[in-house]
Amino acid sequence: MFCNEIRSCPGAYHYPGFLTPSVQCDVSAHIIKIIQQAPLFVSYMPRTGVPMSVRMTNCGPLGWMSDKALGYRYVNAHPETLLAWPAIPSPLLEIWDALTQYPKPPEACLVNLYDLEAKMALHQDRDEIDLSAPILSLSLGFDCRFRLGGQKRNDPSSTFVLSTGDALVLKGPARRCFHGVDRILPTIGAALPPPLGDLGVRVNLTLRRVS
Ligand code: MD3
Ligand code: FE
Repeated sequence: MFCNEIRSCPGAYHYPGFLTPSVQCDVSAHIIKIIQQAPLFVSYMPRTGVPMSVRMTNCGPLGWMSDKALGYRYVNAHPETLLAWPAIPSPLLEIWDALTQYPKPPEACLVNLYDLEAKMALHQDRDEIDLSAPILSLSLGFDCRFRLGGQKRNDPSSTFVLSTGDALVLKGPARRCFHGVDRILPTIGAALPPPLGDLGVRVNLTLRRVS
């Protein structure tokens, strides 16, 4: 299967179109159900309370969130419904096994939903205890211009497009690379079947080990 290792970030592997259209359709149907059980919510920057432009929810034993008072963290329940997060759907667990070959299942799957104006500033992911486990990211819907740098904020970075069905695996040193979403690129034509496709959004799923 076709895969690019990203130059600026050794250990980062991009698999364009890894998810076939029928798998994308199946995963999208699961995401719709997850959003029904665990509604999209907004996270806020620690201390400043500035809202993030991405709407999010989670599935799995743990979910990521952030608010002004307590900052970035993993929690075992939805911040508004206070219910446990839905389970990670089995197709996602199978994709995790196939692409990471990691001996333990993911504990958290963050669902990020980007409308056309949403972006994510350059940052590092450091809220997990186990920084040796891989991260798996899956993209659905609209394309985005994704930025991947090195382990220091000012290291050179490069951008590439993440499209519907793409997988990105971050292993070893790549786990600590700076990354962000510069902008959403509205794709001509329906990138996904309805109902997710109708939303006119990009959806990113990030599967991780936390503890
Ligand atoms: C590279 N999400 O939730 S996923 C995040 O598209 C996040 O929603 C982005 O960054 C999104 O924290 C990017 C791809 C990704 C995830 C984690 C990484 C790339 C990464 C960790 C290290 C290096
Ligand atoms: Fe991140």
